[in-house]
Amino acid sequence: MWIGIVVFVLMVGSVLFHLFSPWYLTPIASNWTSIDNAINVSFWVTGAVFIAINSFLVYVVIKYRKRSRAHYEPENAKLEKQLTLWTSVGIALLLTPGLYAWAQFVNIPADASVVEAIGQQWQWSFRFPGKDRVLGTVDVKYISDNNPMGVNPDDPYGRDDVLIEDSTVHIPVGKPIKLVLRSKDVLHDFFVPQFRARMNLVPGSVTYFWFTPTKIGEYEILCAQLCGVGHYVMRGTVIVDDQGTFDAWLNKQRTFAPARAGAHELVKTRG
Ligand SMILES: [Cu+2]
Repeated sequence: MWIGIVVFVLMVGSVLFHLFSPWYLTPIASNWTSIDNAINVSFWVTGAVFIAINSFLVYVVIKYRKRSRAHYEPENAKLEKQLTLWTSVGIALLLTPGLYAWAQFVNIPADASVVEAIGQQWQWSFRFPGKDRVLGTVDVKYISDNNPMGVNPDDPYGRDDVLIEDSTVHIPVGKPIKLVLRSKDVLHDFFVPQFRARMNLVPGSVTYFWFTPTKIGEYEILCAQLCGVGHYVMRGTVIVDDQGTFDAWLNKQRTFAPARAGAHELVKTRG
């Protein structure tokens, strides 16, 4: 008897905790409401199953609390059909919103502007493609003190790339952004909770995802992969600006070519 009551209290307590706890998704600041819908539908489906199974458990524990003899029933076609049907409905409900979100997620809008985020133990830096809207090629072999992002010095597309050697980046509001991700060392993950969408940075390959920031403001970038002892300090800031403020900020940043010229001067004065 008492164990039935304990299970009942745990069930009701869990549901109330979920409904009334202050810890829930931060207010969304991107286009990805379809991801929130998928999460909400998952909560409703798993919540309904959680209540149904625990209620059944409480019922059985209380009804058969007196010692009684179990009888053997190897087949019950009606029950199996019902279980198969309702399990299928549940799984279809869990999968459909996710597939809908995924179909949008893998299709980058044609007008998306490219921003690159580079991860390394334990900081972020960024690169914009400049006026030609194309990022210059990169290679690990070009990485040096004067060229920490490894931009190919012989690639004309890289000359006007805007380098942000800082963990704070600005982006314009209301425009789709294709965020290209690259890691210099180990697995990292670019995650801004308010944007919902996220992606791993995989050493040796280039990954990407897209989003449209919908609210002006300042958001924290977290690395969401345990990437070493300094993982917890691998944070950055993304500031979503109106177009004018963003353009003014971007124009003040240095491009790869002057950065290289600076490097040559350094060598010259030394020589
Ligand atoms: Cu990391």
